[in-house]
Amino acid sequence: MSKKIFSGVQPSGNLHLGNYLGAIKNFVNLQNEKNNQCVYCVVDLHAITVKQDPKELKNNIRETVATFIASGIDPKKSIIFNQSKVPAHAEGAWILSCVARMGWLNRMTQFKEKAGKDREQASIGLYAYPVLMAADILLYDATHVPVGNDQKQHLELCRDIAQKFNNDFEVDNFLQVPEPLIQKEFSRIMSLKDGSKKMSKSDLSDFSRINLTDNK
Ligand code: ATP
Ligand code: LTN
Repeated sequence: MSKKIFSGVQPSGNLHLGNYLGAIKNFVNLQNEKNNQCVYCVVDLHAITVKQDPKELKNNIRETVATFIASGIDPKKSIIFNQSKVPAHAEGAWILSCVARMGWLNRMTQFKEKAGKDREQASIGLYAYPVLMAADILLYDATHVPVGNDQKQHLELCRDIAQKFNNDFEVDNFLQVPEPLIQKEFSRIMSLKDGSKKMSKSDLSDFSRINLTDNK
């Protein structure tokens, strides 16, 4: 069966071994399976849910694409694009935000971790982040979404939103309900500084991770 693959990576700099083993390596394998249609998106609208320097962000978008290509994603076989260049992502997110429930978003552990203690000061974008992610996926009728374990809950939310939309508007299968593809072996590579946390781009310390640009 041919699969429609969609995934996104934030251009927040410092792509690391966790991103490669948990996600990008799988992007390449899926691209090389017969009949798959793969779309890989650099999700800059997601990146601006936390403060970004505009110049640095522009540079990080290019670096993320360069990392995709260096890792084996072939632009002749897969579509690589920048999320903010397609206004339908933001438009779709608004429509889906009228379907998603506050109670569902209140359970998202990534928001709780990123917002920290002072939730009142967190941006609405950070809170609504998983709805934009759902729009990314549902716009392309993706059947399968390769991600690391940390994104499992967001994908379950995406499935709930798609099912609720189809039920509410009585349109069976109008939105394709996607399946997560999570690697068994490398679904959660841990931080080198704190073994209880995942390796992350946004950790302030470079000693917490192996960056893909590190020398031998
Ligand atoms: P940030 O720290 O800015 O949230 P991140 O390091 O989590 O960034 P993302 O761009 O959010 O990176 O993730 C890109 C892909 O890499 C996602 O599919 C995510 O699940 C996966 N991923 C991220 N960190 C890890 C990790 N430590 N182990 C396995 N997969 C990971
Ligand atoms: N939320 C994801 C990045 C992301 C994504 C997507 C992944 C945005 N849109 C669509 C898969 C499908 C993250 O932080 N890793």
